[in-house]
Amino acid sequence: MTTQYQDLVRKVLKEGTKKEDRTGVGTLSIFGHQMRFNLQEGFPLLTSKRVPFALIKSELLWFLRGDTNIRYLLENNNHIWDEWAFKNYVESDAYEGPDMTDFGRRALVDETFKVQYDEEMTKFQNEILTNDDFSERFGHLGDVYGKQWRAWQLRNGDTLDQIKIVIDQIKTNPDSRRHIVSAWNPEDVPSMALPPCHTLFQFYVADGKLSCQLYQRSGDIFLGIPFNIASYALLTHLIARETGLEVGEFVHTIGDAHIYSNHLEQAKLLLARDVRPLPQLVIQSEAKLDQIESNEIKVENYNPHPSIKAPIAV
Ligand code: THF
Repeated sequence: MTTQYQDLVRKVLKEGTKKEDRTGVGTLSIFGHQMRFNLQEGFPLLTSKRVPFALIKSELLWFLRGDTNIRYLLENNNHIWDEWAFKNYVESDAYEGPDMTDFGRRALVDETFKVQYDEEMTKFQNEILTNDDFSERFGHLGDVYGKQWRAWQLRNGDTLDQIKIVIDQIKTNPDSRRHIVSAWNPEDVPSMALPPCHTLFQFYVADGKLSCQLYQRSGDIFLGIPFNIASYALLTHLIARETGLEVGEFVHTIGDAHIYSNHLEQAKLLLARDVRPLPQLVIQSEAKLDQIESNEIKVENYNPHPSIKAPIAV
């Protein structure tokens, strides 16, 4: 039974350096950390708190469709990217409501503001879902993961489908050391709502098994990392299924690994809990990778401790 996530949380609480960050919240941080998950031992969905797997699935399927508009996420009741699209909207000329500057922080400390913010956010979500023009204009997050994975823009005007190339290469040339997908496109970084945190990943084939290593430049240990581990484990299963291989390991390498200063109590609560047996992943679908539906992917025997609420830093 793996305790690697707990070990990372414990290490950052003990050894982390106090560091300010883009969001103004403040963090405890270390640099350079690696975890390894043997996917044969079960599906690495955290058991020391409930992690909403449905959100992880719809986010990954959204990436794999090459979609960058949050409308698909909203249609699947997934709100983990709302704040970033909302930020673009309230900073644009089209927005005429009350001042939303620094909404992420203010919504936590100012009750009156929180009511206004919730109202504006609900209006925003409804517009994205029902108004095509509005959704085209404000639903996009810029050239984030979906775009870079499936349609990397070339100088000559064509686009490159990195996922398709990597699948073809794994099938025809499994020993290659170039099974790489990069989401980090320096030309596009300035125009992105949030430059990619999971920057680059590589696949590796040995003994009929497919492994995957992710280099993540920045990791929000309490909220983001549990999502990222499960998401890349699921991706490895999906690519293995597509290429006729068994699953091997998911290796997770993180640059700036941090716990936000308003997640410290939650992190300690999590450490006081035991870890439980891992669930299993079941994929029941005949469809190709980017046509699979959310309800065709399930985890079974998932019996986690209860979820722990924590505010997201925007
Ligand atoms: N920004 C920050 N500060 N942390 C991140 O992890 C992060 N992401 C994505 C983009 N920016 C980021 C968004 N991913 C949750 C989880 C992952 C997210 C965003 C939010 C979250 O709040 N999870 C809750 C449940 C939420 C719900 O039920 O709606 C949880 O308890 O897990 C890293 O990719």
